[in-house]
Amino acid sequence: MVSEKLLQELNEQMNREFESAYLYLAMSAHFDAENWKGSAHWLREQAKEELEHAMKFYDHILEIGGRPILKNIAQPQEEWKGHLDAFEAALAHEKKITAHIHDLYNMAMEEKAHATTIFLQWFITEQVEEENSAEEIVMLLKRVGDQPQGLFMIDRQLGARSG
Ligand code: OFO
Repeated sequence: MVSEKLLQELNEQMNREFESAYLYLAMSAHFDAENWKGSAHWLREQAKEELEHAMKFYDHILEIGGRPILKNIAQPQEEWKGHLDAFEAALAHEKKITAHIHDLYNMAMEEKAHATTIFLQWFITEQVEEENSAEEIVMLLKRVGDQPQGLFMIDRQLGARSG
């Protein structure tokens, strides 16, 4: 049986994943309103992925004998200055999530909560991917700067995301 503290921290992470979904969906709505459909699509897919992450925590909490507690989700920002502003915020957000996952993993290791340790390994790998894809987009955006043609191409590329 895992400690109450570890259960609480897993629960916090579940809520953070719901919060991530909210953030990406808010970004998606922003780009949709600005008619950047590809970017809106990419971010909407990302929001869906975050919901899946949240549900993984939800199920794991149940599996180890806990009860998921759904907390309030803070209202996300509604506007961003542009693509670079939004994707830099996404990258910073993912870095914060990675730090939380690593803290959780260390806690599970200290408690010798083996099932939770194994569960969290998936997220450690996933975070490498999440940071890499946000970083790649930020790099591309920096490269094109304000050139409308470059932005248009990136938007098209983001629109090709399939899940
Ligand atoms: Fe964006 O990643 Fe969840 O964990």
